[in-house]
Amino acid sequence: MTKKKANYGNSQTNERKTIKKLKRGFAYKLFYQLGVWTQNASLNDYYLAVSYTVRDRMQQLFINTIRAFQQKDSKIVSYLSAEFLMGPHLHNNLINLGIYDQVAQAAAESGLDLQQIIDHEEEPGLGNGGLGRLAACYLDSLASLEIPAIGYGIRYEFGMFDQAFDNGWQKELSDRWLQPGNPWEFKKADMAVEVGSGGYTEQYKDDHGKLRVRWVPGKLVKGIPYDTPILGYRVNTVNMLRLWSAEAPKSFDFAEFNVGDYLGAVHEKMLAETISKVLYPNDEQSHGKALRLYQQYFFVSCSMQDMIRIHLFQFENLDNFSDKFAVQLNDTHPAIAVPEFMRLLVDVHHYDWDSAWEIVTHTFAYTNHTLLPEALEKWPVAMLAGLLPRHLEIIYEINRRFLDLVRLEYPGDVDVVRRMSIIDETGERYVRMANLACVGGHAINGVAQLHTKLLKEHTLVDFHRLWPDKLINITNGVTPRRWMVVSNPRLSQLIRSAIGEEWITDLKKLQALEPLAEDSAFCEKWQQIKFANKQDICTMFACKQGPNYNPQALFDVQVKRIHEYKRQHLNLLHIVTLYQRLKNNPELDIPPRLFIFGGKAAPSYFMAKLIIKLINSVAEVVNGDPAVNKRLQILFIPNYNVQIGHIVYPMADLSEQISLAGKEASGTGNMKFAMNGALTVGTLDGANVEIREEVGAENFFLFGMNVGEVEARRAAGYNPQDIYNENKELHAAINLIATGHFSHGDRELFRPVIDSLLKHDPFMVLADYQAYVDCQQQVGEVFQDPQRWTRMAILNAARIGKFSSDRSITEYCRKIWQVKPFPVALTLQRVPDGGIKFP
Ligand code: NTF
Repeated sequence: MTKKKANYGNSQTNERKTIKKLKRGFAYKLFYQLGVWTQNASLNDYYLAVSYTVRDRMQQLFINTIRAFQQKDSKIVSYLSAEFLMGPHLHNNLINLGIYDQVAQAAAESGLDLQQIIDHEEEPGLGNGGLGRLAACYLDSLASLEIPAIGYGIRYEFGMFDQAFDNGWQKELSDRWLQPGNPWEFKKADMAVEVGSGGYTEQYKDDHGKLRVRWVPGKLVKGIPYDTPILGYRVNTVNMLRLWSAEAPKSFDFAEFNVGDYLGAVHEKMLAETISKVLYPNDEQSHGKALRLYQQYFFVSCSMQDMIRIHLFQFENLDNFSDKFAVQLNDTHPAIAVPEFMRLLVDVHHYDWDSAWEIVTHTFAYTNHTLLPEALEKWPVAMLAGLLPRHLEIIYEINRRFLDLVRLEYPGDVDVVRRMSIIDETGERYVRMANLACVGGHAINGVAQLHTKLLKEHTLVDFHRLWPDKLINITNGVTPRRWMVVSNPRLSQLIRSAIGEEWITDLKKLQALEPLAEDSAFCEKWQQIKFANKQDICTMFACKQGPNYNPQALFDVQVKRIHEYKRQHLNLLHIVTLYQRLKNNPELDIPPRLFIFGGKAAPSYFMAKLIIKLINSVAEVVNGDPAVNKRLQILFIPNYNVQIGHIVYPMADLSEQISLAGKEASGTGNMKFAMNGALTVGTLDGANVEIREEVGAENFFLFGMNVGEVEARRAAGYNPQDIYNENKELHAAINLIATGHFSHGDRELFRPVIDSLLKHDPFMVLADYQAYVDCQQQVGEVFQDPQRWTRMAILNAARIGKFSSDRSITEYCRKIWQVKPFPVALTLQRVPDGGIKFP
């Protein structure tokens, strides 16, 4: 008892010291680094001052980790990804460092509100959706599991556009995330590398008289790395996100400048900088733009050169490169790394082809993230020939050797050769990036069991037949640090007080909550927390038309990119159905619902944008109709991003995961909802299948066709018109939209949606409509029994452990990367008081 007290006393003095130091840190940063004083400091200045102070506390660990990487026996994971959707850093770093409370206290004592400062951060939205966010969760888990890792990507000056609504239509505004200043990155100008484009290839004799090939690029740009420290949760490991920014190798052409052509002189600089200017805002769709291809090549070349440099810093040659680096290709966007690494090995480091190929294939592995054919990247051969002539030659050679192997395996089968070829020769010639990625690495993985099964049976069936052990499954996961601890402090606190906090790094430990599902006091607290979270959002988005949002309502949420395959319009048809039922029968006994939507549409995706307009139009009518608006409300939260995710997942009652079976590779929002105690209404698609297995069929609202039924239905000749004719409620719902009820009488506005549903219905919305509506009926009934609902919600959270990204990363380490944790010892290298002696 005495000892405990003494300790407590000690830590209290330490705590005071820390707070004092933090306060001094804020003031110093404000004064010396930002050059302002309190009287004229803006909120942004305070945000920067606090962030720099926190960053300083990571610096020791960051430098320490880099030193550990440089030890010969550590193996580094390089995660190559065109997108990293990191979300705001400050709050996450405070949690992972374990100094949230102290910083909040220091802020308060300095007259600042930490929450306000946290909310001020402009998030780096350098990704479209699932794929980019997955990369961010994986970086968190890699660091938390003490796996040495570098995330390599592009430092887009403009990330994902900001979404606003203009008369219900999506409007895209440019994202200026860098404008307020980014306190989390370090520019490493002296680590720049050069990247070529265009030009030609030539043969030459080297010093030993050996005939070689080299690429003589027509242009060069410089890649400048910007490093962001990625902190693990309460460990000494601080990994690194290294994003490349493009610059002209020289900023002025003096010859042109001297003759007075100022614009000409800066032209080259502008062109170079275009490369990392903007993120392509399309998910699940490949557009074949040359700039996009060059973005991919640019960051991949920078990254491979960087790894080679790191490697040669410790070793004499690249023979053992694949023992030092495991390089993961996040989808095919970085697949051009395969010929680039071959070029660097053969042309630059003078390896013979076979040895080089050995190194390359032992280094790379490829993750597939989609089943949609339109998302499979292919680049016109002619485009590659112009931009990357040497790479095209290398791709041809890879293909020639690969097809020899295929022919040997399947003598006389010309069809299989045609299908597996890296070059698509069915019309205009294309390079198929998925085939290149499959051939160029030692492992391929899907991102959920069902997805992997479908890859094996359809998309990659030939590759699976040729190499039965190469294609494996690693189900996606999300980080509980960000998606519970940071975003849902109330729930995290309740769980902590009930079962301790081991679950934060070992999510299976949430199982200890199971018995508490029967504990009425715990259930009541659970309900209060959900209610408080719901109240927060009601205050935040107070309704303009109609009554305020009702926190007692069932919060029915669909947040994700707007895409026909994700079927936001199926959700909408259910809403219109309820609207009609209520209009026809005001006494109807259904619980009040607030339907919440969030998500962006690709700017060029007309149908998705029209669906946004339709949701907003239905919202206008429903929210403004006093006959229904106490029981039915719709909120479309604009500009859905990570930050908004933080408030959405904790307040949801119901998670909509309603894609057509066989279309969603995994989904990760489904996991975040369930972790926060929302129940899922979903199809047997993506990771829903596994979530249902884990939480129990009785705690999951399943509806709709499975993959087999979808196939059978289509094979039998699917005709949506028949369903429309036979189903009265559906008929009425569609007609209400078609006759202009939600469009001020305009019958043309939503015709493309209606026509698509009635004529083709590519994602079988009508076929699943009745099952969905019936299932939603059941959802409503269960919600009217709060005890039952809460029990199910607690069991969802208790059994969600599998979907921690820590589990996914552990599997990648074991099955693909062959890396082990490399704990970093804390050898404090203080900046010496007497200054530094430079070597
Ligand atoms: C997405 N793919 C899938 O659509 C999601 O189902 C999956 O959860 C995430 O990847 C992460 O694996 C893409 O974003 C892309 F770009 F590949 F289409």
